Amino acid sequence: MRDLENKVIYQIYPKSFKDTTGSGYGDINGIIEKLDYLKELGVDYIWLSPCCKSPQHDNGYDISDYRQIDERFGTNEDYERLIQEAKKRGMKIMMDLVLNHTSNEHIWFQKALKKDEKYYDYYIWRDEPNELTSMFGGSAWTYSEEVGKYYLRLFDETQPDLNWSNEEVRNDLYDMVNYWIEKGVEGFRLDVIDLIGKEPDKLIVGKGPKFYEYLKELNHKTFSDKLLTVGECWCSSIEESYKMCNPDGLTQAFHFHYQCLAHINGDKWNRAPINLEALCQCFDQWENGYTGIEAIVMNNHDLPRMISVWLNDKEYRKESAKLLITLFGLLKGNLYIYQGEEIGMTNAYFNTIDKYKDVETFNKYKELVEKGLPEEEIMEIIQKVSRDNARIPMQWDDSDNAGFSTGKPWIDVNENYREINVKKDRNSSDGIFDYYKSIIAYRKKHYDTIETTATFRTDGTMITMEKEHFIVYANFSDKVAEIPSKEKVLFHNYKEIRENTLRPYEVIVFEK
Ligand code: TEU
Repeated sequence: MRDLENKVIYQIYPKSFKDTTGSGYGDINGIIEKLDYLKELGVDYIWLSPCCKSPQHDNGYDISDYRQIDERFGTNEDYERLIQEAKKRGMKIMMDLVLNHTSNEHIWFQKALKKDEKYYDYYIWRDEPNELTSMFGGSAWTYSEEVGKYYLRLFDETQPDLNWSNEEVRNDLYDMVNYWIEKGVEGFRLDVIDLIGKEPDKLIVGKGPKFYEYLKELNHKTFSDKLLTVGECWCSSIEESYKMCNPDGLTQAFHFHYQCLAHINGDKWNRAPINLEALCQCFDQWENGYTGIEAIVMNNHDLPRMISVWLNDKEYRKESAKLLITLFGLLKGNLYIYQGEEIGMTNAYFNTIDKYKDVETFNKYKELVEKGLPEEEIMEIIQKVSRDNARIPMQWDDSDNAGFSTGKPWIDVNENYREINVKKDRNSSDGIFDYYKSIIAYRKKHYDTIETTATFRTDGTMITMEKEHFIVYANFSDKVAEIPSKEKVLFHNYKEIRENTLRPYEVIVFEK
């Protein structure tokens, strides 16, 4: 499995990456157009959020045909061409597998609704709902008039959960995974994979008793330990990661402990300011305490932008983006980059609810309105947390719609696109893209220096990360701090260096 370490994986949200037809949706040909851009950055794997056929109630995480590319994004031939074109450039395609649930428009569910002998049991039915709640708010059970029972759906009501205890369900899913492996897919991101072993009657949802057994079977019948696989599991511990990530399971799993530091009592809608002490502890736990391959992630399509959550995305935007990639980019494991991060894209900052598109955001909005919170307060929360913050179109240039589309984008572009875009960043002498490139190049060349144990310290506003060969000073505040200086500077985010001084949001890496 070690040959699957020290990789750079770039996540694309296809709907918002690049539109070549004017439909307002990004498409696969748009991704092909940008492959050289990704190659230049130093990307090894391109993870695409789901592009299979879907009514898009949850932006493709509600799949109605696992073997068909959604026509909004192109055709199966386009997808295969993407695989080949990426391969030509030495990059691999990682597919997003949504195995926990399907869309209610999937033929299996349609047949289940007709009480088909075989397919009824592909889903989970009960006469009465229990207390289980949906991740998107409200009960996890929806009543079907047709069937006269409730079905389980841990997400939206259009996403019925599959019944993994049915062997036929599992085998159908494995066949589908093998179908894509045959087409040349070389990696998988497994959506909410820890939910497949659920036991709804016992109110067990995550990492249920059969989870590890199912994972092993999936591994043995499909990707084995040859392809790069990453499981999406919220807040998994180190022990759980070992259980999941091994030659019989996955290469690695997301854990999101860094992001969860911003949540109060595990509630993502209730935000805490950054606590560098806790961040250092978390770095230390994973960097020194986990011997598997950590998945290093700052951003994805479900999270507000880390630069906007923790740093200064206004006056010190460039410095902040570089600070984050210096710290996270010098950790061992595999580095995940989410589209737009490499040019310092920020939260969307939409201030009216009609601009948002995400089902989870709407549910929350409704809930807060019912609670009687003033509109202004509600919008403040939504602005900070909504998943749409990361889902707005990629900002390519300063032309209309940020060069994303010639039509009307499915979701508005960020107003700041004339300032923040790929073209401008790449034309400037202190661009974020180039900085990312140099961190990635360093990782690839000097991974031995990254693999050494690390010490993390903080005084409350600054973090120091020390490894055998280098030391990083990162200022998370707008206060000036004093630091010892050394001669050889590996990375820094200000134009010139000032001896013994760390300015606002400055980061500097000295060779020891
Ligand atoms: O997300 C799983 C998940 O539990 C959360 O990340 C979720 O997005 C939400 O923030 C909970 O508050 C995965 C996908 O990444 C997400 O986009 C899908 O909506 C979800 O599964 C369902 O497939």
